[in-house]
Amino acid sequence: MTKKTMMMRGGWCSSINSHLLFRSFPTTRPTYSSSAFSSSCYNKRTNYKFFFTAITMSGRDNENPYFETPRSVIQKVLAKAQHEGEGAIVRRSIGRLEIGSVDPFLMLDEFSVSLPSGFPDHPHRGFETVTYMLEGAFTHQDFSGHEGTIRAGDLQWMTAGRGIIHSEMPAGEGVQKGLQLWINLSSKDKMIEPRYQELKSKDIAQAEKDGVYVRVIAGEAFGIKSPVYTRTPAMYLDFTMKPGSQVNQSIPESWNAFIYIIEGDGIFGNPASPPVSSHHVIVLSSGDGVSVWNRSGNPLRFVLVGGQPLNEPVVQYGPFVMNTKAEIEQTFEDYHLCKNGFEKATHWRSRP
Ligand code: FJE
Ligand code: FE
Repeated sequence: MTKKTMMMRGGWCSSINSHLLFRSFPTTRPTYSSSAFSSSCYNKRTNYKFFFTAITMSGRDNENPYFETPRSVIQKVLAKAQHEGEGAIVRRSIGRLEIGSVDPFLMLDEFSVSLPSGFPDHPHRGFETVTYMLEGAFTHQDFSGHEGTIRAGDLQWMTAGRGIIHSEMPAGEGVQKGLQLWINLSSKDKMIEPRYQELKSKDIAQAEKDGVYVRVIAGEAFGIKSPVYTRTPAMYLDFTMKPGSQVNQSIPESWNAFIYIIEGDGIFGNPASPPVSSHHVIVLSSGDGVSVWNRSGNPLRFVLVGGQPLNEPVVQYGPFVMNTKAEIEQTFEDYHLCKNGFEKATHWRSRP
């Protein structure tokens, strides 16, 4: 199956940068530890007072009293605006050339789109797309008749599995903004039936403590849990911090994690590090949690995303993400011949 025959099914791939179309990612990322105390096996809740007294007494500076192995920044990159879809502008953070994927995360785009631009009919297979609206609204329609509009604060968690074809377009006049995260599925889940989990803004778990407001899109924070089922174990937290506030968020030790700053300036990981501003992505080292300080005079809003690495080979061709080149070739055939999950594509077009 050639690229030319694929394009006959639709125009989605004509606008994608060709260097991003087909690539394999390394199966593992190097892991880093920021702590000199990683050999400690104290229970951090019951023993950290003692732990810290010991450090202070030995003359060591107390860098972070909240975690045994605090995560620090290993990479910081500005997500510059680029063209995607049909006339749409996105700031790609995860998935851009300097970073690549952060297993199990393939891509994070902050999109800012107004009609007639958008993401018209295109397919997905082998991963999940998580769309979280920041401002305005987006309408989606898929080839099995599932459709709706998500508005500021709403969430659509779409498990594409074996195949979805859909359109995602601005729902109103003006600029519509949001985040779209792509989470890889493990080899055993790539061909599952598609599934949607949709939450209205008011149904997203939220909590506030000491000037820090959190919306729990996936996982748990401040003792509050999201109802979303994450097939690839993951957390996704939307924090807004008042000036002068601080937060300490635990993250499972073996997970990869990153932060994307939506608004304001924050200090991440090491309290002595310089502030990082909006539209930057920060990849975190390994560790049991991260601390963040807002020492600016304005609110700081960022998302913290973490997940259990799959440690599997990744072969991506645009919106198809599989484990081998042979599976990608099979996917082209299934898509082109409308089979193995793409049956409903035979006569489907989204309505204008
Ligand atoms: C896609 C190009 C695309 N980021 N953010 C190629 F634009 C897309 C695509 C999106 C997308 C959609 C929304 Cl609503 C938000 C996005 C890329 O649809 F899937 C491929 N393959
Ligand atoms: Fe899509």
